[in-house]
Amino acid sequence: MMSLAWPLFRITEQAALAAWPQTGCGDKNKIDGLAVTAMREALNSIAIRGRIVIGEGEIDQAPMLWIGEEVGTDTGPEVDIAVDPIEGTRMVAMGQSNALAVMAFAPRGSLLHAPDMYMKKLVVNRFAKGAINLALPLADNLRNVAEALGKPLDRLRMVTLDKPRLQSAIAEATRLGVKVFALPDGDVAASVLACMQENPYDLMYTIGGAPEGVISACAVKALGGDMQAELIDFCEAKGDSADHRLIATQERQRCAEMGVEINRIYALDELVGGNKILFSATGVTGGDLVKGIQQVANGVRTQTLLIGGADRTCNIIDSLHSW
Ligand code: VTB
Ligand code: MG
Ligand code: MG
Repeated sequence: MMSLAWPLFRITEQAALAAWPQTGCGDKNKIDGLAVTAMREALNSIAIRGRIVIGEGEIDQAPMLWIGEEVGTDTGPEVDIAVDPIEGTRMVAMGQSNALAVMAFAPRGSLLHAPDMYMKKLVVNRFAKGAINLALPLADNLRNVAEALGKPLDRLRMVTLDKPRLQSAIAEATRLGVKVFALPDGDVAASVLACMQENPYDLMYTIGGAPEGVISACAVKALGGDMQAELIDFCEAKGDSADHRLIATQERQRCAEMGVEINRIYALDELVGGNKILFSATGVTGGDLVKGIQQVANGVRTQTLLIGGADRTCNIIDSLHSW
């Protein structure tokens, strides 16, 4: 697995580079398409027997690397791949910060299979490992994490997303004195930041995408943090309506096919088995985790965060690319 670190990092770089020139174009599908094409081409040139196990969308929804797609040159190790070609297509389309091209490799069979649906996620760094329990109310988790970190609630920093479905959680945390950082989008970056050494947040709590959850879990595991997650009914995340109930029914069907359960709490080891994980995220637009792509004389500069679980490495790689 470790020898795949370099090829993996090159793949997220290529995807970010392909999408970046269209920053601000207003069309998120176009951005996704560029990144997907670059990723697929790069993936198919490396010596792996790869399978996309977590991604966005199913086979009938282009553009994407679809769940179940086989990639690589069909030689070498069997690798399961979790991918979000652009985590934050809307952010790139709108010229907003924090968008990443992100991918994780893990040995065959070690990543949770889940459809692209909503997932409740709670992430803490290694100092609060064991202090989280999604079966308890958020307030209890906040108290327990604060206690584990040895700080009062009013110094606890929670990062989340500024979405309607999270307003009650934001209000509750605020009522307890917790400092809440509600980002417009991007809970992968938020999850990783919560686990970093100089972490700007003590915990990450959201209801966001399940693919993003499993991708984040790879980084969380490798960084020694802790995470729990729960797949959520569409109506619970987006409100009850006839249309939403139809989507919810289809999602339940997909869950049954994939052997996962809604409203079951998954521990970190169930999201990602073992620690032979490689995680790579290249910045597209600038954020707190990695810098976005920057124009320099005669080319561009990228920044990538590359994390290895087996050898516990964490590299931030700056690259210069000429046009
Ligand atoms: C979630 C979150 C992502 O988009 O998938 C979110 O996990 C989608 O939220 O990090 P909505 O359906 O409410 O738009 C991101 O924020 C960015 O891809
Ligand atoms: Mg995403
Ligand atoms: Mg995406």
